[in-house]
Amino acid sequence: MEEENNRAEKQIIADIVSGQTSEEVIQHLNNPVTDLKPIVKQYLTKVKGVKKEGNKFYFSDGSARVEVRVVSDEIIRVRLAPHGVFLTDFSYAVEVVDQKVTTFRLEEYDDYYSISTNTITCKVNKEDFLVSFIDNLTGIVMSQDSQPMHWEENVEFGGFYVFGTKKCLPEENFFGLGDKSGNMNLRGRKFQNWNTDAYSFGWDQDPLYRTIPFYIGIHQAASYGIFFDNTFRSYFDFGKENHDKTSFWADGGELQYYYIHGPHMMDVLKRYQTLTGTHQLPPKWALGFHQCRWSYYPENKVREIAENFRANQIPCDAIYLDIDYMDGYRCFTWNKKYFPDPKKMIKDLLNIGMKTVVMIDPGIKVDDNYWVFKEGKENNYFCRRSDDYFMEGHVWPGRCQFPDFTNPTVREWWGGLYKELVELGVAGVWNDMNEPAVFGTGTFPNDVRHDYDGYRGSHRKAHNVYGMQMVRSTYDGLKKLMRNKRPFTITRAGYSGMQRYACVWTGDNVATWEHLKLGNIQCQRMSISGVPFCGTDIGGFSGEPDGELFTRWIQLGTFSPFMRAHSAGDTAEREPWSFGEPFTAINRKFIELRYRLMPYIYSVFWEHYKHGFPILRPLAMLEQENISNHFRQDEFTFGDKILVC
Ligand code: NBV
Repeated sequence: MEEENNRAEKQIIADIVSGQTSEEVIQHLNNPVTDLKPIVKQYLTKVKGVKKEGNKFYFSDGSARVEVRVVSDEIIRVRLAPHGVFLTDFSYAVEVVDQKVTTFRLEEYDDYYSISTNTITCKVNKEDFLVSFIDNLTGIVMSQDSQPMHWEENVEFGGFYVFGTKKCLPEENFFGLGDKSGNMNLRGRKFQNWNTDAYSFGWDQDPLYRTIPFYIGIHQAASYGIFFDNTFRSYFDFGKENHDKTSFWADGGELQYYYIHGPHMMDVLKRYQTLTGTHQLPPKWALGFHQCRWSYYPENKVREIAENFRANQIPCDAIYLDIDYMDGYRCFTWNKKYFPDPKKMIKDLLNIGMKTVVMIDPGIKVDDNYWVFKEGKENNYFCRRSDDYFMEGHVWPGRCQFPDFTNPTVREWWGGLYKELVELGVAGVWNDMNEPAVFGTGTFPNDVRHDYDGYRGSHRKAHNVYGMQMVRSTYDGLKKLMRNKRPFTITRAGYSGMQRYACVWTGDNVATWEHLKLGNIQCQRMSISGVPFCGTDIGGFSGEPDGELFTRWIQLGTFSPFMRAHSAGDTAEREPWSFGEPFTAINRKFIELRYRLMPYIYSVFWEHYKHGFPILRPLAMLEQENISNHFRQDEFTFGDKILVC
């Protein structure tokens, strides 16, 4: 027995050395040694053979298999099947994997195999299965395994924890990952992806609302990207636990990643967008100034705000209705006391140039007299737990059930529910709370089942795509209902590829100078992570800005792709004129500047849509060869012609 205990202890210590997270280690050390399940990480061993099938190459070490797929001249995908059988090839992020390839070939050398395109070479070492990617032109090894791909069986849920570990070079810096707070350069930090309602989030708080498992690495003045397309809870470590290793891993799914070549950061991003898509051209009004609050009601208040914009001669294109326009927070209904005639109100607002955008949440009140609930119940559209109970949780309306947006039939149904809102003249829809957020527990339990477009999965697999699939159904529904008009949608949660369906705001920020700084970095980071149409709650959602902070935020917002002022309900009035002079005049001047720039902004957006250029460009992206730029984050360009400091 004692000998066994010693063995168990040795095993843990070995795993600590091989990069296990400190929390896991503490958890195991706190358990009596006899309770320990052996933690066995398995690594690929020697390459025993290779097989070619079209643009796919299969390498095997006897039991595990690795697929290397030539996607384009500059993109190669790698997948690992620990027991030799690959999972079904399905992705919510990437609709079409294969692109145009000029030519590629497989060669065998004494120590390695190489698969090369005109631009890059992927080497697979025979002896240790290490994979590396090389720039054909310069010979620079852009990315290189530090350990062979590895995995650990997940005894509780089945499948595997999957791990990829690359070398982190001394001079290497990292960017991307989408919705992260804190400094833009990711070097020396560790992150987690699990979509989270992060009210009043702070500097360096992680995880936040969205998952974008894509980063850009840069060294020797050349960039490459890694897109780890895995929807489970995932992790990235950029030289934190081990200064010479960059690792990414997930609690399930497949170790599947795309190596995306540069050599310029802009090339990497544009190629990432060829995989995950760009943002459609929004309606022009969506690029104007928007006014929001939780919530403007009743109708008279909404009209008063809209009219005040005109009286103050401050341009504004849209006004938002937050949850209080609904009847008891039931989605797709109206509170008739506050809004007796929404059609007339929306029309009158339109007559003075104001579009109406409304909020829709995923939680549907359990109420047999409520048509949306009844339809969802009768058709079996709501999510269920492992033992077939409905997934129920409290959100704004009280006890709720939640549509399974990973089911195409449910998405189709949900999209159609917007019919009445569209007929009333609503111009845009704002999907909130779609992490999904649930009071008390935070989100759904892991055992909730999802259709996952026919490929089935628990919430462990579907959590990070739930919000994206919700806004996808909103976008597709609006597109059909609005016929020739471009839909305007905004989402809080999302996964890589969400940009095909919606724009985003950074969530519940705070009215502080630190948040103004943070918001600037967040929008730049979203922009270089493939989500170009992004903005912050101008003024800060919670807390009270003073006139100067609010005005500075309007000024930053003028150069944010999405420009919307928003605030929580318990704050003082927060319109561009609320702080008196000189602030009103400065706010007006900057909002006017936004409109003067409209043709330029619209063109910049078109370039994004057509070619995948980001709208905000950090200095690191503009002059990547200047290393000091890798640490600058206050300045950026808005399109390619305006430098904002
Ligand atoms: O619907 C109310 C708010 C909304 O105003 C905000 O923008 C969202 O991020 N919503 C969150 C729910 C309540 C947050 C405390």
